[in-house]
Amino acid sequence: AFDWLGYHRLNTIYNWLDSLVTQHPEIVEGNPGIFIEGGIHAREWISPAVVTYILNELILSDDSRVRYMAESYDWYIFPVFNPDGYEYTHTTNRLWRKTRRPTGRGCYGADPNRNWNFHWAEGGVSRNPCSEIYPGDRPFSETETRTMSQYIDSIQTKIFSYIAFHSYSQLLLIPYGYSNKRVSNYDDLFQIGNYSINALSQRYGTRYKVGNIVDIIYVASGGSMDWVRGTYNIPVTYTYELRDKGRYGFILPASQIIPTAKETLDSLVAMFEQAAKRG
Ligand code: 0X9
Ligand code: ZN
Repeated sequence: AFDWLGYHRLNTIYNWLDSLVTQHPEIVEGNPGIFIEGGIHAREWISPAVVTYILNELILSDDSRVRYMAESYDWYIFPVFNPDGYEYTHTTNRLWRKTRRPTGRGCYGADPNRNWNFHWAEGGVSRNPCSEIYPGDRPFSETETRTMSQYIDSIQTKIFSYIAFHSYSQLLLIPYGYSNKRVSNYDDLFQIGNYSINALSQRYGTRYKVGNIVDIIYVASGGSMDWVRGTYNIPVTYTYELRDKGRYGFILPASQIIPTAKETLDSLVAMFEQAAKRG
C-alpha cells in the first residue's frame, strides 16, 4: 500500500496514481484550473512526496477548507516531471538533478528547469554539457519539457495558477528568474505569498521567505514557471523551495515527509482563499 512514511520508486507512484483513477472515477470540470508541478529536479525527493500527499488530501480529506479548495478548482497534478532522473537517483546516484538523455558530448542530461523556451539560456546556465545547469543545446531539447509544454499549451486557457515544488531552502518564489524584471501583479503575489507562508508557519513554526527569484536566490533562465508566466500570463505563479534550510538538504529524512506536506497544504489553502478574495 502507498504511504508517506518513505520515499517511493517511480512504479510505486504510477501504480498508486492508476489505483486512484479506478477508485475515484468521477470527473468534475469547468472550474478555474490549478497546475501543480512536482519532481522536475530528480534529487529533490520531498517534492513528489509532498505533491502526492496533497493529491491524496484533495481526494480524501474531510477538512472543510481543504474540501472547499478541492472542489472549487480543477486540479492538474504531475508529481514526477523528471521520471528518468528520479529513478536514477534511486538506483545509481542519489544526487542526480538533470534528465538522462545522452548529450553526445560525454555527459548526460540537461537541467529541465533551464530548458524552457522563454529567455532560454540568458543567465544562470552553463554551456558545458557536464554542468548541473546545462540548459540543453536548444530550448525544449528534452522530451520531458517539450511534451509537458505541449500539454500545458493545450489547457492554458483553463488554468489561472501554476505552482512548482522544489527543494530546498524554505522559500516561496515569484517570477521572473531570467532577470530582475518583476511581474505586473508582483505586489499582489507578494502579499498573497506572505499570507500563505504565515499560514505555513502556524503548524510547526517553519519559517519561509517570499520574494522575487533574482532578488532572493539567483538568476535562472529557462525555468518552467517563467515560461508559463511569460507565454500565457498565468496570474498566480509560484515556486516553492521546500524544507529544509540545509541541515539535511536534498537528503531530507522520510520522517519529515508528512510534517512538510501538512504545512505546505496549509499554505496552499491560505494562498487560494486569499487569491479568491482578491479576484
Ligand atoms: O535553480 C533552480 O532551478 C531552482 N532552485 S533548485 O535549488 N531547486 O534547483 C529555482 C527555480 C526558480 N524558478 C525559475 N528560475 N523559473
Ligand atoms: Zn529544484
